[in-house]
Amino acid sequence: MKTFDYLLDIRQRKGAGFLQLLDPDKLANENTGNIVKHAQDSGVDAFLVGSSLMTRDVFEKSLGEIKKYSKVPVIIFPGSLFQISGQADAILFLTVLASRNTDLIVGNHVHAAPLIRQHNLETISTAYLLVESGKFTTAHFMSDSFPIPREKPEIAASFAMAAEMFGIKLVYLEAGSGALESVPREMIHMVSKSVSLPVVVGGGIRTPEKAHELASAGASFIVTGNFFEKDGNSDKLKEFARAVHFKELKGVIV
Ligand code: 1GP
Repeated sequence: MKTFDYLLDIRQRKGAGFLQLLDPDKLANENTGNIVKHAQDSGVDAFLVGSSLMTRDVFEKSLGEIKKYSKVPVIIFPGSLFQISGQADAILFLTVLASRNTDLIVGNHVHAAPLIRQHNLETISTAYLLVESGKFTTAHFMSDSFPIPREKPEIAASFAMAAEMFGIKLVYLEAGSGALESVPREMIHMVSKSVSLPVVVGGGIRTPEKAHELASAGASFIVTGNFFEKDGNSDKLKEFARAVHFKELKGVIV
């Protein structure tokens, strides 16, 4: 089964999917196996692997470790052209639609395309939209975007509609890693009502209640990163997964 079809199936069966972002720049190889095994046993549906800024040359090695232990799809969430590898199951082929840097809209993609084809890597075309989140994150800085104002869901919805008209497969609403505030529920609601594309939401999601609220508002996939990089928090993975998989909640109050 293609990774994209797997994701659609998860959404269909569970209400929404739970994706964990693993940043190779922050992973220590000796812990990777345990992190991956614990996450998938706790209900993580797939891993996203990538970093807005890599400061160490560890992408291939780290991806290899993740892949070695993972039974669920490993999807590259590339922060740059240096994050392409044939070891993954798929890659989010990201266009930063609201960027001021044309290379990030379509430019780098021209360099990436032949390499991706050579690796026979599944591409999931994704409109990546940065949303204002109370602080200027690395993702905002590196993507050269004006973030979409929080109180303007119609702007996000219009971008999503344009993405759908271009034939893009996913919309990713990004508050940025470590965001003070996650993407507003009203924005998720409007975007998910405006297009039939699955909507991925990430950045600043630190409680199962928030994850549940955003999934119920229309997010098809919830992404967490930062929170689970902190010691002790991985005990909460199960709770997050249960909160995101709202179709499976029978009589459980979150
Ligand atoms: C992925 O940027 C997010 O979209 C991850 O954000 O690290 O804040 O969970 P956090």
